[in-house]
Amino acid sequence: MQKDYINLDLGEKAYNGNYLLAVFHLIPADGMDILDAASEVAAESSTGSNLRVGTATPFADSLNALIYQVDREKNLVWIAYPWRIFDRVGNVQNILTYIAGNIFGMSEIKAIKLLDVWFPREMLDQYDGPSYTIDDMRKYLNVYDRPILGTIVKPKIGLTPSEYGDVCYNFWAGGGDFVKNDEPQADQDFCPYDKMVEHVRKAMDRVEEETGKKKVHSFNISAPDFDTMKQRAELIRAKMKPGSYAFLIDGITAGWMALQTARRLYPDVFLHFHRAGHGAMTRPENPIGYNVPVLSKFGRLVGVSGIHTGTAGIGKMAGSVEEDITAAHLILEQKPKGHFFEQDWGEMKKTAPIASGGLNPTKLKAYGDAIGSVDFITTMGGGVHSHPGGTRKGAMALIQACEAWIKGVTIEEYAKDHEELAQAIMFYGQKKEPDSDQHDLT
Ligand code: CAP
Ligand code: MG
Repeated sequence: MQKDYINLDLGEKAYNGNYLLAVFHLIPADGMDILDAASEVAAESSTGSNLRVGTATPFADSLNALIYQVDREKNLVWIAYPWRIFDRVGNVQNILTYIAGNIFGMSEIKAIKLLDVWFPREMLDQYDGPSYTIDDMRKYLNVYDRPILGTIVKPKIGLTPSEYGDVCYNFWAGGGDFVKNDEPQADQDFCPYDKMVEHVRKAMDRVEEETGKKKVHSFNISAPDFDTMKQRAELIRAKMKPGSYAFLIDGITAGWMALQTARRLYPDVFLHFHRAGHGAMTRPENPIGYNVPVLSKFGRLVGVSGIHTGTAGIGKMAGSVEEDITAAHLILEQKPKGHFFEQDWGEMKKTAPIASGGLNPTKLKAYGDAIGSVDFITTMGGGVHSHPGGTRKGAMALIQACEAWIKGVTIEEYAKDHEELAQAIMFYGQKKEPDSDQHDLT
């Protein structure tokens, strides 16, 4: 047992502003005591290794992470990390390398999951936090008191630039606010990046001309290297109007450095964190990793404007209803009610939840009621482009479902004089599995 990493008398000093606090669910390897295994985790995730080294100094020892609380019943361990050990230029990647790094591979543990983190106000000042928020997007769109209604262009990949632009036009013409690239959209030969951007701009100009309503498109700027990411961002800035575009980054596969680079280079742009790949860490049944609230909190610390937080069991993706709802509150509110920790975000701006994945217009109310807020973006791909009347009517059905929700009317009632919504209720009410013949590729 590495006793230098245990201080069960730390008590309230854990909140003295010097420590990032973390709580883990931890199951020790067979035959090990939880405190013993946890002390190995605290060592490995701060100053130590598996053996006490002769090179240690009193100052280095003062930077040890400290286990300050254990709940043997629930297999929970609380660890205080002196935040001086972190890179002092507001580097989230560095924090995660400590507290979500080697420890996932340690043989002393059978299960370890980071369930919550707490950032002292003194530490928050070092991190960017959001700059351009959903409030700025609302102002640009002139959309208030309801969610921002979006779609993902589908098929996920494979459209030509003009076909891509047509899908954008039809969704926006149907009343939708926001269109995003899907997470794998990049610079494919059949849809060259610059041409895709041009067709988005053409579609946007056309629909704004016709409707007088502003629209937003979220472009995936994830790339093989930072220079290419910046080239894509600069191309978009050259071709699109300020406020009419967001930058989407596949934050798990492109990484925290990509997110922080984009946040620091482009504080005037909505930064959209798509989290493809997060399931390997966050799924509730995964014994090793971190959960959706933790991922979402680090998204806010980095300063993303919006992050996908799941659909609270209403959409197609697996996940914990409670975690998805908690995550939405933790990133929207300044002093969200207690998760494991009572996080006070101080002046740090909010990050918007993005609800996406298997949603369709008939599911909007259920999600909104689940988080008890209208302050989110929703993107519905399959659930709009599969509407029997096509994309435009799918968008109209989504707008109508939102109108019904905000008016406090059931969609069934509202559908009596809104045909597109009636069609959606009929169609999505019956849809359980994708039609097998749709996938008959022979
Ligand atoms: C949704 C989506 C998003 C998921 C990601 C998809 O499409 O485009 O990537 O929302 O999941 O590819 O599944 P559909 P999450 O609307 O057609 O499902 O938001 O949970 O990270
Ligand atoms: Mg997608």
